[in-house]
Amino acid sequence: MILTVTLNTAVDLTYHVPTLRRHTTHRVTETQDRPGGKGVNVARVLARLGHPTTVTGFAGGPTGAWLREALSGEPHLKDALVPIGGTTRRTVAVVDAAGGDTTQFNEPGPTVTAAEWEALKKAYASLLPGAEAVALCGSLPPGVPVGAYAHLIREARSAGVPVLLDTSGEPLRRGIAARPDLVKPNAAELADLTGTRDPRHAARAARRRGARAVVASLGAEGLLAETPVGAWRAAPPGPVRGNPTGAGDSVVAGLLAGLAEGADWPDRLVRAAALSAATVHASAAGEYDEAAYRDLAARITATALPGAA
Ligand code: TA6
Repeated sequence: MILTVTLNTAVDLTYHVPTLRRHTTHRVTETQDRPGGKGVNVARVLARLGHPTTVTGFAGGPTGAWLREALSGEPHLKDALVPIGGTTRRTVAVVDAAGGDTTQFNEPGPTVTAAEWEALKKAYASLLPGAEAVALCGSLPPGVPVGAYAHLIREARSAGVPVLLDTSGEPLRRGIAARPDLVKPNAAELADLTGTRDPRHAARAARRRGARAVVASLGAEGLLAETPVGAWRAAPPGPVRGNPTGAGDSVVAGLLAGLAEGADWPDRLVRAAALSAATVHASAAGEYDEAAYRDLAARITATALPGAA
């Protein structure tokens, strides 16, 4: 199975409005609630692709109970979430039909106690031996040490399990120093980490800091991969409009699915780019449009980039 870790799970609420404006009461035309948090989205996509996936992280309170109930209906997905005394957060994505863009509001999440963090580490250690890969995704809730991902990466490495990290800021900085197999920053996270805006230079700098491979998600420009065996770019054939919430999580799911199936790097990137664009096509957070995925996977190609690995 593939293991995903979401320390800051969420209930993702999507509001669709005709036009988003400040100082205005909006009439919401459609709402959607979905289990969320980055690793939960990754797991939902992997499970829909048919990959047995286990979800761990924290869940608590009525929103945590709702999230667990919603996940229980997903085939191929196993809930190994650790209960906490606090209440799982909500996030709100407002999709503006006129502007064609999305505005996201993320709560900080519940405070996690030292005992709850210890329980998570214990659960993680018991799940690792059965995992073919692990993904550590999203922000850290208050109370979880900033070096949490670095700790979980070291554990995965000593268990011989490939580990992917998708986070930002100081947890990313410290996580990279623990030498994960792969990191998946977006352009802003990569620039913030390395101090350089050129994505290729920045990806190489991230590798020098400890990441074995880097896949950067560059919005409309698609994906850039810098790996020990080469560098590639893969992008959708044209502009993709819709709700981008969870598009980065689908990149992670595509990369993990490719890894689990023994695909080479160009094939992994094609799957990841196609899943990401198909996620923008789907209106609810963290879901992808199946037909768009199949169509895009047949049309996207990964282009090798010159230069030594
Ligand atoms: O990538 C989208 C998303 O996964 C949403 O589902 C939402 O829960 C959020 O990101 C969480 O991100 P954060 O960085 O706050 O942990």
